[in-house]
Amino acid sequence: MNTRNDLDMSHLWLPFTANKPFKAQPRMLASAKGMYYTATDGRQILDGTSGLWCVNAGHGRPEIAAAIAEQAGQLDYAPSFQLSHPGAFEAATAVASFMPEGLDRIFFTNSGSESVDTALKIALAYHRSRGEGQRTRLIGRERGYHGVGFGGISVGGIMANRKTYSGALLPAVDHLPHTHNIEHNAFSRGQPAWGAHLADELERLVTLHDASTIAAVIVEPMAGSTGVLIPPQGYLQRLREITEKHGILLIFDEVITGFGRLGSATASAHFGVTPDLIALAKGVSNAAVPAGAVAVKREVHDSIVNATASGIEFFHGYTYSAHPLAAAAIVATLNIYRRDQLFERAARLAPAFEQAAHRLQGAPHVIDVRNLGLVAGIELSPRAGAPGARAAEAFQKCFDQGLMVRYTGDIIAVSPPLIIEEAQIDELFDRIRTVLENVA
Ligand code: PXG
Ligand code: PLP
Repeated sequence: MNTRNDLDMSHLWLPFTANKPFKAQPRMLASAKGMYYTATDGRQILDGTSGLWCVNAGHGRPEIAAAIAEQAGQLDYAPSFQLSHPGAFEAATAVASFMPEGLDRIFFTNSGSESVDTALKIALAYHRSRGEGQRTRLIGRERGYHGVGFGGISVGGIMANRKTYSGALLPAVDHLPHTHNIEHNAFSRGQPAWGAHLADELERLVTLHDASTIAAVIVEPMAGSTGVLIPPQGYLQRLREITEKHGILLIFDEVITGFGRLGSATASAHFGVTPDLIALAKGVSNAAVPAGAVAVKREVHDSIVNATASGIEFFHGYTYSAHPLAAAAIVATLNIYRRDQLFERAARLAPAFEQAAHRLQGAPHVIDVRNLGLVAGIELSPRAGAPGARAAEAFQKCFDQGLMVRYTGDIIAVSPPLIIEEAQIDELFDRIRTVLENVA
């Protein structure tokens, strides 16, 4: 294999990466198939994270590659404004078929960040279309990750992603408290029992700002990026009740939870809580082509579209909305999910996954294990004076030993492709234990 030691690494600026150490000691992937990556040095690496939470059907699906290739040969690109192509409509119909009842109007984007900003703009446009244009305030949540657009970082709650831009964030934003609490909920299996009352903080914000100024609340039903924060029992139901009572739209950011991660098509279906808008990306195309979407409740869509007598109804869109290659990848991906019943498979594997994850209780440094569907978060005690260093070392050691995990702060996140076998689940958590036994 060509390890390309001659690569010029000076030009590429890597995203969300410590560039200098990376270039000194690169972690490079050459190919992928099923549950495994192959590194440029030829090592097999078990994919414990579905890439970045996105390759839900596993790597190298020939049906998806063939659909993309065929589409590229037939129609490489069609303008997305004032023109379209049949694949765009097929993809929208396919996405809608996986969404909760009523959320069947689909707007395409190219990423989760774009889906979030699109959803926020739809919320503002909806209220304006109903003569409530004064509803402009957006409510996010501490520790929320909603991508990297200015809208997304404004409603997001990760300090490092916000501080550099703090003078340029959206003005009318407030945040709910996050729900993570180790004192009450450490080593919970599935949804923790404590914390539903934290949703009542929304009533406090309504009292502070008045409901007539609030457009939408956006949350990740399960927060992934920020370290796997599982919603307390009853919390999302409570958020839905309060938003409904006050005419506030509820947006679920399902960029990670969409398409099977929790053992259902959506977290909305999993929790039995239906929002007004759902932001999607990642698994929608199995990451084979960049793609995202927003699923919109029909009455929200209709209100905006019917408010304009003639001409463009919603001044928003991307050059690559429903790009033909993305549309082809989406249709092929969703066919695989349905044909192979991958969400049901994830639900079936979830108990074994939970057992295996929680066997890490008692392993060195582990102060919490939490899980839902095919997601687990393993929180380590931080090294004195060096927060994040312990998980960073564990991540590198895992990679060196042929296992890909994610880490944020001192939390290791595991979220394998839904095709994982039970033996691979055991292997995955056993390897993490071995690594933790060798981390200072
Ligand atoms: N919303 C949520 C809930 C996400 O998880 C985005 C929006 C943004 O999507 P794009 O496609 O613009 O990146 C995300 C993305 C990690 C990790 O390891 C998570 C994401 C991206 C990269 C890494 O936790 N989530
Ligand atoms: N910047 C310029 C100068 C453009 O012309 C466009 C699109 O036409 C954009 C940004 C937005 O690009 P996209 O539609 O790919 O998001």
